Amino acid sequence: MSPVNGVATEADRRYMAAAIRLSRCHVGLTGSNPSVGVLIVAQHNGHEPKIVGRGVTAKGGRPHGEVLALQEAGEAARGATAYVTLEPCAHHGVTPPCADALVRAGIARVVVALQDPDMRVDGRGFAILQAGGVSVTLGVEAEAAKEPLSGFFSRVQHARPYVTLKVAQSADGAIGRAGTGQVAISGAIANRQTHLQRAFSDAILVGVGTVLADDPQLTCRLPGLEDRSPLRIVYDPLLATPPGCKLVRTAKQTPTLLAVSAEVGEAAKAPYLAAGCRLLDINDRQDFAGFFASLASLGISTVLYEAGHRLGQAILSAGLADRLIVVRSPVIVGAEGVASPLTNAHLQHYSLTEQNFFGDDVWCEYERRDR
Ligand code: AOF
Ligand code: ZN
Repeated sequence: MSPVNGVATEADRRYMAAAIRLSRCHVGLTGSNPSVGVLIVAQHNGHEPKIVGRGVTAKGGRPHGEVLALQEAGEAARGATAYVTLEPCAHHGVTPPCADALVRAGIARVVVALQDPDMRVDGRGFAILQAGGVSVTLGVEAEAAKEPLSGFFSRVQHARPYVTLKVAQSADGAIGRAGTGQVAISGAIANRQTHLQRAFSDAILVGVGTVLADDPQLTCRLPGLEDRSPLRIVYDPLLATPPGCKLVRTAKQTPTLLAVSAEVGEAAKAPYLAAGCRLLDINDRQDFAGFFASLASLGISTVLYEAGHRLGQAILSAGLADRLIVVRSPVIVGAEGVASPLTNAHLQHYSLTEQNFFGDDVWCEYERRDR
């Protein structure tokens, strides 16, 4: 069965681009579900086409985007075209199949960017649509649709989250100064951009070294987006996180997970559990791929790793960072600088995808080439 029948037009590409923009607004808020954008466009005898329904996967993952767009469209869905960033689902999960709902609503054509790799769907959504007489066009704006779905694809196809490693480094290659707490390296604009990245991630990860050096909060503190702080994860095999640090003290307000070696005793864990932290066992301290796999099995699709020196080197050397954000600042840290984990040797595996000038900082994004 070929799901592609009918040729995509320029208008198809524009509506799909709009559906992709819509999908972005819930990235990081839909749990283990992807954030899918849906537009329903009706064109009635010779009139200008009109958007009659809009939907994006709801916070928490349900209802799915199609259901919300169909709700808004009502009767206007009959004979209309639906633009969906991911193949409509075919399975009876928590909610009934969206492909059935589109057929029942009388949608005439469905334009899709990407096929859903979830084995319960994976072409079955197209089959339902076509059996119901709906014409399907696949692959429209497929490249652009990948970014907001990158976490979902990584978790479903590779059983691990899509990992972004972020590092802010001084002109002399430092990420901090030994023994002096937080050092301002990046400026205000880049810091706000980092908070925005936090808002779009399922989890923020740091090594325990960063907790000990900086006592960070790891929340999104952008006005209006404070409720988008994701899960905070500390990689802490020996459970060295101070019980009095900000992360532990605020664990009841912002979910906090400590990943600790399976050998750490129950008595040592008790105060953290009482403070509201969750704990995750690390079985092998050298097995970072296994660690990320266990995060994926918790439903975590995207991780923003705010890198320190040691864990950063390990994750980079294991090839586990899918994307890099490198903030290059003109600040000079000088003596006692802690070296960035990122070397030119690591950078060879990446291609520069974006470069922005934020105040005095240069914000660079890279993607791993062999992904
Ligand atoms: C859609 N539209 O908006 C989303 C879809 O657990 P359930 O029943 O919610 O199903 C989750 C699966 O549904 C998920 O793995 C993915 O394949 C698909 N997500 N599908 O038609 C949507 N979010
Ligand atoms: Zn669905």
